[in-house]
Amino acid sequence: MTTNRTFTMIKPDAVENGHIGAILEKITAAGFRIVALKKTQLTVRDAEAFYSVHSERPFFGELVTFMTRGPIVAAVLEKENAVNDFRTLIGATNPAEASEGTIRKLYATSMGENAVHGSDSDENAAIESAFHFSQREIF
Ligand code: 3AN
Repeated sequence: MTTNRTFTMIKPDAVENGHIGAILEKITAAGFRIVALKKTQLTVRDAEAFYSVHSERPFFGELVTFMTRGPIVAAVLEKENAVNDFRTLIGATNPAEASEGTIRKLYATSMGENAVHGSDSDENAAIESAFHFSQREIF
């Protein structure tokens, strides 16, 4: 089943701007089943660990500050071809380049504050889901 799952976060900007409901609606309307869901807030340590692959990038400090400044919504989603279909649904990292109708085109404000996260591989989907959810929280 792992290959049919992806992991997402609704980021602090989208939570602050009141878009949780609209984004979850887009996700379910696109055929994803929500198998785990929680509102939580990352600590600096959490964000540094979650984004450790970007630790050498110039925007790392900004990314950690942003991702810890307020609550997020974390979710595990299930659908055939979940990782790729979800990346299509959210659109390009830079909202200015995101296609019409994508979640980032609708709700993101900048490259850094881009409303949602989506796993980039099945392997990372499994790692990221386990980072946020225990087996008892996945249905
Ligand atoms: P994606 O989220 O589309 O997979 P990644 O994995 O390249 O994009 O980047 C992870 C996160 O780092 C992005 N969602 C964004 O918040 C932030 N980020 C990426 N590139 C930049 C950048 N040039 N400036 C500021 N933040 C960035």
